Amino acid sequence: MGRMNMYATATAQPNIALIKYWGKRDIPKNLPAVGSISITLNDLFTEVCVNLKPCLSKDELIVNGKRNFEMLPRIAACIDNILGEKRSRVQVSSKSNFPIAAGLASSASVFAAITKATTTAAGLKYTDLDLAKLAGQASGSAARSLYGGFVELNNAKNSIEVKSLCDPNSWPLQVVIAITETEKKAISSSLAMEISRKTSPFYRTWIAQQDQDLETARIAIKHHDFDKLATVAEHSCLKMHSVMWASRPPLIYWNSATIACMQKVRKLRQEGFKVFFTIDAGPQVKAICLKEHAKIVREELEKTSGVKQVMESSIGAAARVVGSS
Ligand code: 2P0
Repeated sequence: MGRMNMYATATAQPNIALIKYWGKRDIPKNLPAVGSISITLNDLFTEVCVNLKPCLSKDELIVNGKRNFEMLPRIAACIDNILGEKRSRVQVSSKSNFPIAAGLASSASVFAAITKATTTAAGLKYTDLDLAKLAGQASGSAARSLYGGFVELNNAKNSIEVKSLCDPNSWPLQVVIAITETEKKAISSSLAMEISRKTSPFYRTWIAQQDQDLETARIAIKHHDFDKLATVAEHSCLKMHSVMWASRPPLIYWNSATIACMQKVRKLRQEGFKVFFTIDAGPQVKAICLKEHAKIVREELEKTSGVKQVMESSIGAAARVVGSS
């Protein structure tokens, strides 16, 4: 252990899976049932400050300037897992420049940043993979935000492996995000994954086909083959949602604007624009496109009925520490 800091601040960006993670093989260790491939964003971010305060009698959490009690148990458990249960109490403050818990992968950026800030504040020297494993125990997708660019997460024995496939500058795609709802989602991803595992008739097929989709995406990324990536990413997204729709109770995160945005993206692609969509456990649509086509994609999504806001991001770098003392 190195020198213990008073505090550390870290930022992390959410990541968007192109080959989706859905389902767990071990709930206590939060190990995913399948590998996944994502892109780390650049322009959406969460900044977390973790302040070790032995004088406090209870942990404190402030989210976007307001005391938050709802998320505190999960955040405290993540810090317990890193520092042990006999740790000092902490004051954690977090701010994000995008809606949280609405299917924009906020848990990924939050837990990646908390892991980075907590280990730095405590003077722990960990590798990126160690940090990814810790973040992944709190939220599966968070492991991927410890890396930049195109990132692959694979299952390993009792653990995970994570690596960057391609750095953010070598294939600079743009992500245009249509926000169709800013309310918090009704069913968390963790619960929904378990409902799918236990009840969806398509769950086994989903698991069985994942390696093939990962391999196709890996080749597409290696050769910067946009059309190949578009086809496999939309397939992975729609297959994951098919698993959800066939669950009991059905898990339907879409609204009418979600479908209108999907159709808009498909129409643009038919017209020759290089763009494809992906949708996570929420109603937002992420359109991934060549940088030179982002303007038209943005204009078309802004015009789509039911779209409340459009955000844009390039592909970005790994989580990082921005201050400590
Ligand atoms: C993904 N999602 O690969 C998939 C696609 C949502 C749909 O990872 O239970 O918040 O905390 O491990 O990471 C969202 O799930 O789930 C997610 P937990 P997480 O991005």
